[in-house]
Amino acid sequence: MAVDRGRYTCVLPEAPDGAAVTAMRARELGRKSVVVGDRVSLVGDVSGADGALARIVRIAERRSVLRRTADDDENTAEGRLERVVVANADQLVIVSALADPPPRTGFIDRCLVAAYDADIEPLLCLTKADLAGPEQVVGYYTELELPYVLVRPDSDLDALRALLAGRVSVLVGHSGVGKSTLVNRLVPDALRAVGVVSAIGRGRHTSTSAVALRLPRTPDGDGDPGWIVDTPGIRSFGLAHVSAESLLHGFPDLVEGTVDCPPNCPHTPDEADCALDAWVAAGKADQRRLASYRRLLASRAGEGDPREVERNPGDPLAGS
Ligand SMILES: Nc1nc2c(ncn2[C@@H]2O[C@H](COP(=O)(O)OP(=O)(O)OP(=O)(O)O)[C@@H](O)[C@H]2O)c(=O)[nH]1
Ligand SMILES: [Mg+2]
Repeated sequence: MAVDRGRYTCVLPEAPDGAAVTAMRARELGRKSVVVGDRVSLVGDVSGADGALARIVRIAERRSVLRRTADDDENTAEGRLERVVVANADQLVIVSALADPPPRTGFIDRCLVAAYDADIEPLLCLTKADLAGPEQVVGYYTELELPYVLVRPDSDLDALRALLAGRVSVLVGHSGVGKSTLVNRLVPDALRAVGVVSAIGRGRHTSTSAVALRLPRTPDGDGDPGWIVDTPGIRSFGLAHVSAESLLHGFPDLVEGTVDCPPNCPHTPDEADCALDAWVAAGKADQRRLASYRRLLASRAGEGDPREVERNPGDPLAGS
């Protein structure tokens, strides 16, 4: 459920509501890292009593692995620095505020690439719907049929709970978008710290590590309500671990348009025969999505700054 300075908080499947077990890694694990969401084998004192310490001796094969890198370029040290965000997630909940901080479709597009690459289903969660409308963001994803939910402080969360039921969902998003606020509403005894967003405070990260929490049963709900993983806010979602070909999987609205491309088409703007320009010109996909895809291609090739918002003054939503 959580990792903190070499101590791992675990929950036993046979005692789901029992005390959490604290464990450390056994030496035989070697350099394999244990991350939130991992299913592990424990030996030693698994009583969960005060001061009891168990050992993790085995990590089960992972159903999915959500990764990100510090940078997009696999040729830099940062690009090779790969972090596993969470293991065994079924759903990636991309949390974006509609205002304060403003939504960034470039960032959402990156999360989508990571989700499709890891075979995790994406869900867009638009928070702070009391501050601004969702039209612009939702309009950008029309061709994708991306599922989304709107959250405002007074909204009931039934639709979201239904989408979370029975699976492990991980929340990702910039700092201050309201991930922990949402977790506290979904899991009333979660007691996740919540930050204050101000012009000065923006970018300050309130949550500092990932934590998995079991969602409570609802009075009328039968079956497993699922798990939710709160994560610290991230500045960018580096994609150095995703191949150039796989980047396209994050853009299913463009995939069909590449059928008429010449063999090995790089899909870059300077490729005169790339069929994606005609695809967009024919109204089959949004021009901004193609631009976003090409910014990612350029960034992966080490040509662009992942924080390209300044370079797109015409499209305030485009930053990542
Ligand atoms: N107006 C409004 N404010 C909200 C809403 N949700 C969250 N907030 C506020 O946004 C601020 C940041 O919320 P957090 O939950 O700490 O954000 P976070 O995404 O967990 O941030 P990090 O932990 O830094 O990644 C807090 O002041 C919340 O009260 C919302 O729906 N509407
Ligand atoms: Mg938080």
